Amino acid sequence: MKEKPITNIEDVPERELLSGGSPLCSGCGAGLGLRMGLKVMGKNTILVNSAGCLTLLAHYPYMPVHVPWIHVAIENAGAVACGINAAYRQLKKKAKVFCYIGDGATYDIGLQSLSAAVEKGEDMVYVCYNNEAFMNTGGQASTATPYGTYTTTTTKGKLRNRKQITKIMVAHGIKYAATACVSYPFDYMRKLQKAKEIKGPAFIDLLTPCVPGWGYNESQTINVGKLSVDTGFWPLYEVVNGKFSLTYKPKKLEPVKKLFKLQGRFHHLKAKELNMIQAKLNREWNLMKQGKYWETIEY
Ligand SMILES: Cc1ncc(C[n+]2csc(CCOP(=O)(O)OP(=O)(O)O)c2C)c(N)n1
Ligand code: SF4
Ligand SMILES: [Mg+2]
Repeated sequence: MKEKPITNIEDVPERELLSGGSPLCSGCGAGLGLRMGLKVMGKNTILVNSAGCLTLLAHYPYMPVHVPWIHVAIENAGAVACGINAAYRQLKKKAKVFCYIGDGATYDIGLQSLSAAVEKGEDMVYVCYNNEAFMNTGGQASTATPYGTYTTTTTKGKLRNRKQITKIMVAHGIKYAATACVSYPFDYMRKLQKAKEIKGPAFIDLLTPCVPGWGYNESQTINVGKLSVDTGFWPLYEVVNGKFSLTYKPKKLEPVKKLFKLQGRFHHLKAKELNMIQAKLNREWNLMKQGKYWETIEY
């Protein structure tokens, strides 16, 4: 049965499947994304989470997640999703697998497992909570880390562009792939509703600001995420059966230096690098507005 589309606060399910008082950092975007995610996914969900910051949520005997939760190794969330589905088929039971997995685990260490599950057409909603680094082990760069970023392994700023994971998913022939951001909650939850309705795999790359990794004040999580979208640094879009569309178009892009000013991880950047990044964002945004999704890869 199709649910009423979530477009405003009235439509958001009241159910809380994540308890408050978590040990995550105050202002953690990933925790917020999980809370909203579980609201949409509902009770008949099996949560899969690989090693990362959210590992910290469970401290025996404290269990804040009110659906079955399987915590797995960083490299195998996709394979675990396949295993759960196979077991449920045998048991003649039905539940939706909800993988909520970090960027390091998705873009890097677990990519083969995710790729295999998507290729098999496995029924799952896979959300990559993307804080743009391996945060649980001290903030090392992942391939989701953007160009120019300071991390503990790129102390002069990363010199490579981030991997375009959503395009990799689309190239698998996935029916639904999208980007989202916790600062645009209705856009995110609406996308999750669509993902949940798909029979087969659906993928969402969810930008989740991270207080210590990005170096901003904990009160600014929503602002940082909003500005990421409003500067074109994190465009919101979806690709449905291969068809690309922007789901939110700021009238005019905000300058990227406004976004970078808020985050310590960009404070080392000089005017020349800022101009270069701004020019790249402008190019990408112009292409996206024309629907030229595949042309935004830079060589
Ligand atoms: C094969 C393997 N390599 C490295 C680790 C160590 N490790 C544990 S959590 C983590 C960081 C995961 O990063 P990400 O998936 O982005 O999640 P985040 O910590 O940012 O929430 C790493 C590298 C591991 N558990 N397994
Ligand atoms: S390090 Fe970042 S992702 Fe991890 S708990 Fe803190 S704010 Fe959340
Ligand atoms: Mg991460």
